[in-house]
Amino acid sequence: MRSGPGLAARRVSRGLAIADYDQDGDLEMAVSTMNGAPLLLRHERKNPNSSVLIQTVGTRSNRDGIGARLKVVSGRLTQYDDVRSGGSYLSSSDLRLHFGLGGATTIDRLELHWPDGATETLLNQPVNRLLVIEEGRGVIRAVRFKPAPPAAARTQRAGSEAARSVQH
Ligand SMILES: [Ca+2]
Repeated sequence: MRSGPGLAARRVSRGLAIADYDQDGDLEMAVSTMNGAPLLLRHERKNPNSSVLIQTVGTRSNRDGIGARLKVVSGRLTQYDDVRSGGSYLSSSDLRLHFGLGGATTIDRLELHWPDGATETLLNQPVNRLLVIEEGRGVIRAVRFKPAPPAAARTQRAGSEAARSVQH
């Protein structure tokens, strides 16, 4: 793994938020800097592995599904995560959950344990998509990830400072 100049520069930072802001299947980091512009750290190289983003929409539970526990089974890989808000100092990461899936071409089993106690199980779900799941209705929207932009278009600016890159 190699990191770009965004991780090499010395600066005093406080808040960190993580999200797939360009919805291409990999995660970016936004960092607030003391007395400076925020930084956006993003991948320059497209990760060839599969992944999924899951957005929960509560109906009986709270609207964002905060507190829901998800279990994602793909082949021999089983992962868990919880929908949560907050995180770093004065920061909140994306409420959508990101799961890396390696070379998987499908999610065999997806279990949602909603805060109100209900459990839903979804089988054979697609990868490389944002799946919006509403409590009691299953997947209400599936959006394929965007392809990685051409290299020339990858330089972004966050505030007045150039975005930094992270390469894996
Ligand atoms: Ca991304």
